[in-house]
Amino acid sequence: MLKPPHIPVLFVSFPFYSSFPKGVSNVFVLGNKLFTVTENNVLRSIIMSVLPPVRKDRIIGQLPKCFSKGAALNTEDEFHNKVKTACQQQRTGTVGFKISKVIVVGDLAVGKTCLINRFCKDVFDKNYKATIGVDFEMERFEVLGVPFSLQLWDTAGQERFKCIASTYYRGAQAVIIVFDLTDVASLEHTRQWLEDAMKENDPTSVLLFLVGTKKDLSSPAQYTLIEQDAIKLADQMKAEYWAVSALSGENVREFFFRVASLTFEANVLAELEKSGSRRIGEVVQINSNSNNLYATSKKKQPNCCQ
Ligand SMILES: Nc1nc2c(ncn2[C@@H]2O[C@H](COP(=O)(O)OP(=O)(O)O)[C@@H](O)[C@H]2O)c(=O)[nH]1
Ligand SMILES: [Mg+2]
Repeated sequence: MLKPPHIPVLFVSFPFYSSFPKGVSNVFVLGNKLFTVTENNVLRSIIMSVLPPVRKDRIIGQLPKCFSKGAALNTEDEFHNKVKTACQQQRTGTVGFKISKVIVVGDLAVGKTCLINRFCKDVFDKNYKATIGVDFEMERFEVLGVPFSLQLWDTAGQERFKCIASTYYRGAQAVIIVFDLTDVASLEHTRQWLEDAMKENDPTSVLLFLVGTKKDLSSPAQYTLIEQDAIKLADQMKAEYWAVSALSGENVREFFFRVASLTFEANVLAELEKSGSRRIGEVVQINSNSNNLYATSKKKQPNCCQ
């Protein structure tokens, strides 16, 4: 059974609903009330007042570095300038309320559940039990001052039968394909996992990560050998390569911070592109003396987005 996220707010976005009054882009449910919102900052303050604050160790102020420049989604040292400016000017639209779906796939027992548990709960359980029932963890971050959430989906043991439900894959913004650094076959199988995940997603908008686990178990010689193949493969897949250990915790936090940062950046860039036609910050006024019921007034926009 899939569990719903433990969030008291259901947030719905209607960016393409043409008959919706201009400016009313968001509808959400809080308790048993339905709200329509015309101003994203209003929505943000309402949501922030019901959610607990983001943990201090989930605050991201700078773009985390890639693991290997040989297979990175981005080799920049900093967040995109447009993204930094949008965050400073609080022009990130709905990104601050979004929950991005991240799925984790790979062979049985490569270490998917341990990887998620190390990051989310800071624990490592060496007694292996195939995942049953528990499906996702919510992780809240603050990136450049903007709240941002990841929903990390773990398989519920379906990988044992190689028949993961299509709903598991659908709507992912990032796909983490995991293999075991001590098991070459698990690296070879990552191509198939990628193919399966991409059947349900748009390859142009999904961020891919290829992650080798159990780094603590591989000798330096064995590691060097498999890393060469993994980097080559990641490059072909257009994925970013990482090597981690859930047992020691090596690179686990760095990796998830990177996932959060790149997913956040992609969301803000997409939002800025969208806001060309639907400007962020438009406020709807109900004008009762006019035939035109929904007249919009614009907040003063900075020159850069005229
Ligand atoms: N030494 C070591 N063992 C690991 C690591 N990650 C997972 N394992 C072990 O690998 C087995 C499978 O891990 P699990 O996360 O349940 O695999 P999953 O089926 O992919 O979710 C368990 O016995 C874990 O203790 C790691 O980083 N280092
Ligand atoms: Mg598992």
